[in-house]
Amino acid sequence: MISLDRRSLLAGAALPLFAIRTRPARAAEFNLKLANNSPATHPQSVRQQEAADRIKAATNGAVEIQVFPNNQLGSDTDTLSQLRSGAVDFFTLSGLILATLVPPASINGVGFAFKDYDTVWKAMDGRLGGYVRQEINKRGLIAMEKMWDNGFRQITSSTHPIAQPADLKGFKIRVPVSPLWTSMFQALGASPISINFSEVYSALQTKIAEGQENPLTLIQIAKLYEVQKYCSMTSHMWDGFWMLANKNNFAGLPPDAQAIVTKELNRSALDERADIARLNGSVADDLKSKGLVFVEVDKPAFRQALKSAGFYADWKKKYGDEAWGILESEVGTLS
Ligand code: X2X
Repeated sequence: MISLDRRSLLAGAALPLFAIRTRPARAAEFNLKLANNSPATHPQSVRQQEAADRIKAATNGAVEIQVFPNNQLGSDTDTLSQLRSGAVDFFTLSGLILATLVPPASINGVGFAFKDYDTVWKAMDGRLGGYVRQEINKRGLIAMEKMWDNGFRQITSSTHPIAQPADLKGFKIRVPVSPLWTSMFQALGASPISINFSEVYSALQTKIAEGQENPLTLIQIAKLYEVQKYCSMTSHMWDGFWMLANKNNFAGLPPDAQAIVTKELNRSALDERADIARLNGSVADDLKSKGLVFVEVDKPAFRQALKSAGFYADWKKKYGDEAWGILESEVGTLS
């Protein structure tokens, strides 16, 4: 864009000024960066690019958002720092990882809290999401209203099938960098290792970790089935991405541009949720055909193991009565 402009400016040097002014290809007034951790083919990346295209069109080219998928700008931990400093303008991040900065943001990840997607979206588009966004707002970031889906998380392994909590004993499982994840897998008797997603494939390949847990769509799109053998449908937590913005950078946009950006990002979040819902219908069969072996699990036993280890009581104390009360009002009694 910039070099094109330069060339056309040079070529147009002899033209009267009005001819230059009416050139259609002018540089955007606001060049913004949006980062995520998912492969470029993941619906998250695809729908973010669509939002960027619509935003450019609706602002007549004034706001240009460049999408950087797949942790191109750094790991999640690095990109969160860049978002805070303003070097990155937008970033979709798991609430659980964001909790390293905004502790209440991990609350949707409490083990076995959500029974299905209806409960998830009612809570995250409702009181629970509203509470978390308010907490995010207190820390120099803005969270857009509509969360993006990652999914219900399932455990994969390269060494042995995980069917009962006892199978997790000493299991070297990669978890994202987040206290809730570590605490949960410790409570289940495993040996969790915190690793950013950008390093997961190689950590599994080199057996630094035996297993990991992620939604099926991500296991498929990031090709984790190439380095994993078994998949256990534990659905032990639901996880999604907040669309975060650096507050100062966002405030630097004119109000009408802010409204367009907000509207289009929220619209793409809903499109992405629908994409994941569609993919969920076929992804298990596809993974089976690629050689992943699905394992029957005793789901209630995992929940009971968390309860017996004092997991719910601990986290209730950490989040406090207000937050825990909102969670339970959405999902029912947990502890
Ligand atoms: O790091 C992960 O496993 C991922 C991609 O699911 C999250 O962003 C939490």
